[in-house]
Amino acid sequence: MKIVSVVALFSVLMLALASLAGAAPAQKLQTFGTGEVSVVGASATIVLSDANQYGGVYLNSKSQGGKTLNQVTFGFISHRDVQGGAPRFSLPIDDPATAVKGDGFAFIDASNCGAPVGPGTATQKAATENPNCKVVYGNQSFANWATFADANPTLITTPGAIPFIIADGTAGTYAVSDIVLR
Ligand SMILES: [Ca+2]
Repeated sequence: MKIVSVVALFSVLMLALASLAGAAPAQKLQTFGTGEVSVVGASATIVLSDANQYGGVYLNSKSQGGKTLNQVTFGFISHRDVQGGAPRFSLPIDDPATAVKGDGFAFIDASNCGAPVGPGTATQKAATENPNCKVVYGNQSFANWATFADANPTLITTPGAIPFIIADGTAGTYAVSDIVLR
């Protein structure tokens, strides 16, 4: 009787382990930088005490790599301070026609989506799907991500590279929520 119970318990345990192994691993935002970066779920707060600090978040995921620009979605909502370029997406871009792996970065920042620059509490969605978000790539600027994608049908997100959100350049508190990085 005791052996049967142990076997039954073991079976239940193995089932539990199997279901754990089969479940998608929980994706947690990772932090980086010299500022104070905290994460709660899909939100992050980046506190920079001076202009030399920087900080940001990323997902340890390469699932958005190697895709054409019209196949990817990135987004966040900015809630606090906004400066030119901060907070922003930094999205690794590759031109398959050149040998170098990773030709540059495309940037989407809250300011270029319409958020007023300065300390504040206005919210602004910065996203590939927001038609009001200008995209900066190299020395070029595009009205939005769809325009960028249409103009560059052969560019792809750099395979194996990790996109991130960053704030830098000006002391302040940068708060982002609803982060979509994959
Ligand atoms: Ca290349």
